[in-house]
Amino acid sequence: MSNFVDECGLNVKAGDGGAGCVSFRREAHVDRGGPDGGDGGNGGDIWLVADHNVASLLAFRDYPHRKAQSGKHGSGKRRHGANGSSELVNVPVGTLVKDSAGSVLADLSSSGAKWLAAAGGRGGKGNTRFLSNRRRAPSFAEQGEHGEEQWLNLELKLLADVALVGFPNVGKSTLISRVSAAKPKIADYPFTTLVPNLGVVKGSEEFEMVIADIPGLIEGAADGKGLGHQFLRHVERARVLAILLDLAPYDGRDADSQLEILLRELENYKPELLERPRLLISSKADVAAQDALEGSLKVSAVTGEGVQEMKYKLELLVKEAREAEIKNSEEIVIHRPPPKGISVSREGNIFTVKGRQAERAVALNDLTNIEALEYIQITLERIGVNKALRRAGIRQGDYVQIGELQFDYMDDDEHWID
Ligand SMILES: Nc1nc2c(ncn2[C@@H]2O[C@H](COP(=O)(O)OP(=O)(O)OP(=O)(O)O)[C@@H](O)[C@H]2O)c(=O)[nH]1
Ligand SMILES: [Mg+2]
Repeated sequence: MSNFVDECGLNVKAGDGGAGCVSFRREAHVDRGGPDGGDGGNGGDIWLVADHNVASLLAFRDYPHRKAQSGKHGSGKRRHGANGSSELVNVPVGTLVKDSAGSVLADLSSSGAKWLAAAGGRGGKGNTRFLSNRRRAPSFAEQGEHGEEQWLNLELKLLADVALVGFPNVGKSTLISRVSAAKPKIADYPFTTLVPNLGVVKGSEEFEMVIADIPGLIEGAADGKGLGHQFLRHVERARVLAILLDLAPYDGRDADSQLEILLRELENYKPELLERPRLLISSKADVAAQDALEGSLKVSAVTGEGVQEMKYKLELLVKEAREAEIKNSEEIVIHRPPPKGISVSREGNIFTVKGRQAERAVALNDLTNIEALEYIQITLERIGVNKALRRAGIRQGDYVQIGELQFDYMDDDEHWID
């Protein structure tokens, strides 16, 4: 079933950081008290989490955007802004995450695995934090950082939770079209379905399962008759088998012998298939020409009789099977990409500096403020931006662009910001 790949785009936007505040204490006899501007709150992150209750990427088809909350701004009296809450986006176990260029960023292959898809922007520092012995009344504060945003491509190899197994014409395709959005061809003759169809069935709450409508099996399938091997391979990958027995078969074969032949074929192909959890379904209950087998569930895809109960019973079996797998699988993996350093790119005589720390250093609320500019200069030197620029071959008179700030570069560090 390897050609069943579910794909979709997903846009993730983490929350922005709140701005730091410029504020001074008011005191009875002092014109301007000490600084008391609080910090902005951090923006929320966006994490992708592999959840075994999600079986498809359907949820992203309708709405491919996920956003986390932004941090609140800081305010006076050293009040910090609240952090934005993070957003957990549930994706199916086995989701492969790629960037828009197609490189793999994460492989969420075990239940509970987490990947940081977009980091929230950090909140800006309030003016209180720029107090130093030289700066007694700092009159600038940091802006919050922008939260990361990117388009991702999600890819999932769909694996069936349930395989519909039965003779040709028993109503497998009709049933899958009744419980999912799959639209297979349905007709009143055997061998209508020639390739498997998958449908996603929504269960209770967030639960989803994938059902495979497989071409009909016939006696001798395990020996390869009627493309039997090919179809049995699909059955083999499913967690749960739904075995359909026709109550109004075109050849009049009774349910008992249908079951016997099907089980024998499964056993001949792989004896383990008999240990797979299974649900016996008697189909076409509305036109039954014989009694249903004891212990089987009577269903009519036409009237809907028994369909809800079938969905519910399959959900329980699938949940149980998935839980059992999780118990045997590895521990939870958390993927957090390493922070990126400083990079310099050049276009003509403009040198653009990218990097979180550098961009943060220039994101101050007031760039006309001499104190603020001095602070920027010291910080850029300290975090190695000047060194990186020199390495990139910058000369006096070239321009430097960092975030929204552009300025002339001067060799003399003292004066290189106007
Ligand atoms: N009365 C009645 N007819 C049904 C029911 N389910 C399916 N049918 C009919 O049975 C015929 C075969 O249905 P399909 O769903 O194509 O059967 P299938 O098992 O997918 O058949 P293959 O793809 O050939 O293996 C169609 O004419 C359906 O309309 C049912 O619950 N009641
Ligand atoms: Mg069919």
